[in-house]
Amino acid sequence: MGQKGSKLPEARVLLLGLDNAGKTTLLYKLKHNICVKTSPTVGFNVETMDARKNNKNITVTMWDVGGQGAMRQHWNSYHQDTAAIVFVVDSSDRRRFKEAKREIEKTLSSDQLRGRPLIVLANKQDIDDSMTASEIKSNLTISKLCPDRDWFVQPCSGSTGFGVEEAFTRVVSMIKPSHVTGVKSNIKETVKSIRSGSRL
Ligand SMILES: Nc1nc2c(ncn2[C@@H]2O[C@H](COP(=O)(O)OP(=O)(O)OP(=O)(O)O)[C@@H](O)[C@H]2O)c(=O)[nH]1
Ligand SMILES: [Mg+2]
Repeated sequence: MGQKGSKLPEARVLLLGLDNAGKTTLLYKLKHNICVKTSPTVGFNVETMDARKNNKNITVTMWDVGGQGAMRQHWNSYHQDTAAIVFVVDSSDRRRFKEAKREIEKTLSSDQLRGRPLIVLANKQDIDDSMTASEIKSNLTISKLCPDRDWFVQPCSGSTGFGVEEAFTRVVSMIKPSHVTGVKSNIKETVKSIRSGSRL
């Protein structure tokens, strides 16, 4: 669990994805190992997690931003100081896959996210006939999408917990030490600056 007022170095992780992809479900499965009943996120949720990186304790701050159409225009307000991008895909929703791919492409074009690793979570693997992680990898043409950054596609299910811890371990391992900030930021201050930048 994150420590209140902790002075640990911090890595910010941005959790993005279309509405209904399962971001909030995954966040609380990871944080409390519970299945919360969610409603579409308006704005964001933020949670901190403790982790070990290079034999040091760090705080990982996870920003889960709403994925509905109206929310997406604000995603770029959250890019600053991000150490890793986690993009959640609903693997059971083949119909909206192209839309998800377009949003990934748009996100990766941000200057503020240059060189940041991309971890795609192929969520909802518990649903029959979901796209597999390798199907998603190949449909995204991910090595073409990510010529200058590390990437990984992790199968998971926010409902059952399958792959969720592995996803977190992978994210922490892929963060570059140079993107871990010296001291944990003040979440209230960060929210204020995001709000002033995007008029949320
Ligand atoms: N079967 C299944 N359902 C899931 C899984 N993860 C999430 N869901 C369901 O998908 C729906 C949307 O989940 P959310 O976590 O609210 O999705 P979100 O990405 O946060 O959506 P926005 O906040 O609108 O961007 C909910 O009904 C969840 O219970 C999963 O792994 N498997
Ligand atoms: Mg949500």
